[in-house]
Amino acid sequence: MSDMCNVALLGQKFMGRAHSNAYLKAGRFFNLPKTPVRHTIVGLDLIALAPFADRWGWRNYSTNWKEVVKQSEIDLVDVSTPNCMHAEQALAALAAGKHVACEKPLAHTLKDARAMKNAAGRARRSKTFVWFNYRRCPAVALAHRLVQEGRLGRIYHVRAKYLQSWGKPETPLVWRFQKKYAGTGAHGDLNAHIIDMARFITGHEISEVTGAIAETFITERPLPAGAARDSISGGGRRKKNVSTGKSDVDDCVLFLARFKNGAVGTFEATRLATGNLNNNSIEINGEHGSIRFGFEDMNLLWFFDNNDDKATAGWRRIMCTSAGNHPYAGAWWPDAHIIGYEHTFVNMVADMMAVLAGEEPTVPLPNFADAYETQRVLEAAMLAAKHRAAVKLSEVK
Ligand code: SOE
Repeated sequence: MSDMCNVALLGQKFMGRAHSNAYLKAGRFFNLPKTPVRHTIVGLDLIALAPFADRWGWRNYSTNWKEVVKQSEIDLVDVSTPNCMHAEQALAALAAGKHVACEKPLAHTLKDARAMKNAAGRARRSKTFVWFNYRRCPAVALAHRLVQEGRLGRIYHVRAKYLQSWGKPETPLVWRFQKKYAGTGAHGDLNAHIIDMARFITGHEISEVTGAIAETFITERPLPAGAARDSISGGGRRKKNVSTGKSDVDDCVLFLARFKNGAVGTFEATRLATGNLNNNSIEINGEHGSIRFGFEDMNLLWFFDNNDDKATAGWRRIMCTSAGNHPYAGAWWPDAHIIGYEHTFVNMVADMMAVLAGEEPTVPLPNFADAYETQRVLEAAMLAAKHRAAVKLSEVK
């Protein structure tokens, strides 16, 4: 088995940068059993591609993804394009015998997600991965470990929210606001992350969405122009007399859920929570203890242990930077020399390389089958909102 992994990355925008950085840095910080090679970057913006390749150290660049995913030298195809492209590109890569790492949500429709899951199941020699990067915050990985060790006991409540505020009326109509490209709005973008985190940390599957609200507050948005297209929010402010287009995805989705073990949960995603920039947080309450995590303080895990002496019991503020004690911490800096967003992607590349070399990842990696379960919950919530009714997961195949 070669100790190199030639990567073709499809996508040159926000995630293209996050993933390029991760492939660049993983081998600098981790002792990898396989080295990712930045072989080819693929994007549509030819003018920007050459400087992008140069900046991030990609050996080749191309605008033709169909040709690149078939190249014999490529081992891993990384799909970091808008949601509507995931299925076609991932299916082509699997058909060409490649491993595939796909951005979240798995696809823009349940039907496409199912096709991806089935194709991955048939492609026995290919590994699949989905970039649910928040699993790889050391604090989230530690929460997962504490639950597995039984430190929380029986899980009663999950309280998860992902609040952003960039979806204001003046924010241009980038692809994330259009159903044909994104599938859903805040729901697939943000609820996907917290559903994955809840499933990952608790180890329990959701069995029913008991009720949901999906709301679109802003239905017309200015059309993006020029360089504004490059940032997630389309940059810029609303100018006078600009043309507008229809925003047809949810700005927020809230739902209530039951888990198979009997636990109950609340989930909330929005792009209109003024003052909340990237507030991705989760609290889980169990019989013996609770955990609390908020991404804006991502190095911290809060833990309440019911077994503590009553006189001194309280929420412990755990700085998850202790090498040998906290997941991933040994690869980074001395205690409390904290890490950030990009490190979650670097940690993920290290785990993907471990799996491709036949080793265990630090904590489980989601594959297409796993991400399909998250996609089913997303679908159930949208159905519950549409029909104003409870939806059992067994009805969503
Ligand atoms: C934009 O809402 C976004 O970049 C998401 O697409 C990411 O998945 C999330 O991690 C941060 O916010």
